[in-house]
Amino acid sequence: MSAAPCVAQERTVKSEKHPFNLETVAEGLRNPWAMEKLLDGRFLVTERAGRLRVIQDGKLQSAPVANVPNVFARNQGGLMDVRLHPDYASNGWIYLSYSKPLPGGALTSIIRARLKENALADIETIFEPPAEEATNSSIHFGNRIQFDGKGYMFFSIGERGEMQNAQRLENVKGKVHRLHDDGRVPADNPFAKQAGARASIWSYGNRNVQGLRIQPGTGVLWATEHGPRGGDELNVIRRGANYGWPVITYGIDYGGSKISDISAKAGMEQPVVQWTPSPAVCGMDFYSGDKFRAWKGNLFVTALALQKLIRVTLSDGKVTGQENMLEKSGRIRDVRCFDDGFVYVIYDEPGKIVRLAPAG
Ligand SMILES: [Ca+2]
Repeated sequence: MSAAPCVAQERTVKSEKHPFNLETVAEGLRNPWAMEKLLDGRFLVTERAGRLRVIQDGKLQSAPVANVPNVFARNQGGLMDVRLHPDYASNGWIYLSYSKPLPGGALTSIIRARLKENALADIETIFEPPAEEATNSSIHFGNRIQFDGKGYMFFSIGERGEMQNAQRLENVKGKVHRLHDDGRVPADNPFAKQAGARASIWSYGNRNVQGLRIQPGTGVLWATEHGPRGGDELNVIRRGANYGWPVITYGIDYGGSKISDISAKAGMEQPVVQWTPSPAVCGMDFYSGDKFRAWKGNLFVTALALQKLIRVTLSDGKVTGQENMLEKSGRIRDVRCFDDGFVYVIYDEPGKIVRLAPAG
């Protein structure tokens, strides 16, 4: 087995800082949602309908990984993120998030497991959603998982289409959460000692966070938040902070009606940047590789509806520039910058993975 995937070169693309080749890593996927790179060069890819697929030697393996939990595969629900534990090399833990079917509908759940042969083994529940909070809504599940390398795991849950959930601390919806990597609630979480509040909450007022990453070098947690019609947001997520949804927003309802008269309020965080019209921002990742020197420290943000990859330049926590890349190329679900220095882009449907490789 070779470590490098076989890739087919599609075309060369010009961009502001680097020309790059667009190389196909895998095709024939159905609604791929997230991917990870294993130490031996294989890739794991989640498909929303509930399949975990393996790409080996440049080929998408036909048999999905066995023992993946049943998922609520409706509309936006299903199998979502896949993340390796920061100490994966020694402990083998792979984390998966999914819409867990429950008597009242579904809600976002997280497990971890080890990959043995082509099956999940040693499965442990890391976040069990409160069953009474399950809903039949098929939208706004979130989700993204991010480790901080200090033993903690952050993850997001969307407000499930009921916007007022985001302001209420007695439910897990419309929030960013923090747990120990084994699922225990840290005693120093901001609302851990508040009666009636869900102890896992780290921040609230978050509509539907589908991108969540720690910035290399600063340790700061950033999030992309899928807005209504207008008002997609990039936020810096701080302990215990309220991100405003739906009390403040730069967007309006999909039907055109007003959600709020105000876009700012004391005690509520402002986004670092807001996008109107909504690109429908989804996954994001920071670039810290060596293949594209001028992109170092940049943030890549994906867009579903407006079909593009946004390269964001940052300085001191502020956005100093944006470049639209791969415009009109398809709905982009996620982006990953792995240690090999390539930029991997996941297209929703037709589902495929391409990577940006240096050209010239
Ligand atoms: Ca907000």
